[in-house]
Amino acid sequence: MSKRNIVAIDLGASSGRVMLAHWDAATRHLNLREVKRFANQRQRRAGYDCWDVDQLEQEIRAGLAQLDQEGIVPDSIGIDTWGVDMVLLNAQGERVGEAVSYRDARTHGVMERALREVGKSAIYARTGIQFLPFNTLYQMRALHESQPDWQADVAHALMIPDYLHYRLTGNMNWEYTNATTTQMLNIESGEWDADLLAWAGVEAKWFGKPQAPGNTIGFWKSATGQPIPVIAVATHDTASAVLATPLMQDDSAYLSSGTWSLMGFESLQPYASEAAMRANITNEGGAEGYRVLKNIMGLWLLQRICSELNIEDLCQLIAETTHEPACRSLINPNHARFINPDSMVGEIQNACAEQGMPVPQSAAALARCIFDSLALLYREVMGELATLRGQNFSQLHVVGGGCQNHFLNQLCADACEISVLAGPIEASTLGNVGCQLIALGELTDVADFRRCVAKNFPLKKFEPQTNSAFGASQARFTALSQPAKELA
Ligand code: ADP
Ligand code: LRH
Repeated sequence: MSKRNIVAIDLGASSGRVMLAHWDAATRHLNLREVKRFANQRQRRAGYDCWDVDQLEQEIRAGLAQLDQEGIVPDSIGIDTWGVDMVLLNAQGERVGEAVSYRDARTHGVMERALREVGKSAIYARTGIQFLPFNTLYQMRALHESQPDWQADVAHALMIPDYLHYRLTGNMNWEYTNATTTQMLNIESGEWDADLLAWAGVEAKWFGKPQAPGNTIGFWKSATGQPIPVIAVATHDTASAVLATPLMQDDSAYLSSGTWSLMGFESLQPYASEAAMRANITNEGGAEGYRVLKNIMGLWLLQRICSELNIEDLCQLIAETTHEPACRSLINPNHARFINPDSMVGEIQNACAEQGMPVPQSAAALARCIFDSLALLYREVMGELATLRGQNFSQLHVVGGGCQNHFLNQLCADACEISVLAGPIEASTLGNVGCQLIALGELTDVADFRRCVAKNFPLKKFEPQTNSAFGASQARFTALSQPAKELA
């Protein structure tokens, strides 16, 4: 029976953390300690909206150095991050160009062209992946067209976590769960789709064979000279979050709630029919099977209004929204206009004005508009998912930073008319840890890990209230959800 120290580095679009997990096999006790937390801020560079991957790497190295100074020798390290974004390297392994963010405008209009030139059904049949205008497929085509000077030097293309793993070990790996988010992986073969790469104008030799999570990529050498194994976890943060969601019944759905809200269910088979395509349902790769889900714009809307209005006390703002009238002003959170507007406050106000809704003025009114609209979209997406699988869900697990928002959890339960189980908060980090514990032979599989999550991280339950305003507001909301204007 062993004790293990596992380092899980989880980078979300809003913040990153270096976490230390301690595992005691004898008691099956698992706990997490935050070593370092830092903001992940996008920056304008060379005219593009970019990630500061050098700063992220520095923060990771600082967290690892801190553990080293404390005399802690981790058994292994793993990194997960948000999906779809890549770093390009030259033949010497040096970075080419910037790590352009998926919110950058370079992809404007590219997906529409792909739909015309390759065909929507053809892309979906090949990949089973939802149409998001910023998928890597469209980013690569934009690179080909607008950054030929960068493209000329490229020898390798790595997803962000694969890049950070490479920086720690010197070895390159292409982890499968995150690779599926590119919309460039063939769903039948699990390999890069040669025709889609050709359409994007990128070279197949930039990419290695996608690897299922769990392999040791190489070793990170601490200042004291210890070689620490670096394990390719389920490097897509959402794949890690789902891995740590204590789903005990196959009629449970999950909602990973952070910058994005990812709602879905697990399945050993993909759902890639015409009906799934029409609902823009994705089949991302999981640690086991598929993550059948849909992207919902999520708490990004709230993050943006808080930063524009200089709101620092989020809990106070949430408390104030509870006094606002329910469902007064509604927006369609998945409208493409909210991906990266110059002003989120202005964009929400304009959307309300255009629909003849009262225009929210205060921060609390804006936040209430976001919460009610998200809850109604959760209801709509849950209906689409249930229809697709031909069975209703009996409960919804909400995980991630957003599950601390008890008011939104209650609205979600009310709108979806379902029991909500909230927790764990650090689901992506925990899934990262779980993958490492499985790779180290401490746990047998995902189900074994989920039993351990359920034992160590208590959940909070929210039961639906029958007298909510959502039933009466559904029609008004549906009228806003015009597919032509949505993400897809
Ligand atoms: P990501 O990993 O996508 O960056 P997180 O999982 O860290 O996102 O979740 C961030 C979100 O969690 C924030 O946008 C915020 O809305 C929510 N959140 C964080 N702390 C709290 C809190 N104490 N109460 C309510 N919501 C919170
Ligand atoms: C959530 C997430 C999501 C992706 C988006 C780019 O952090 O990874 O699953 O679609 O970021």
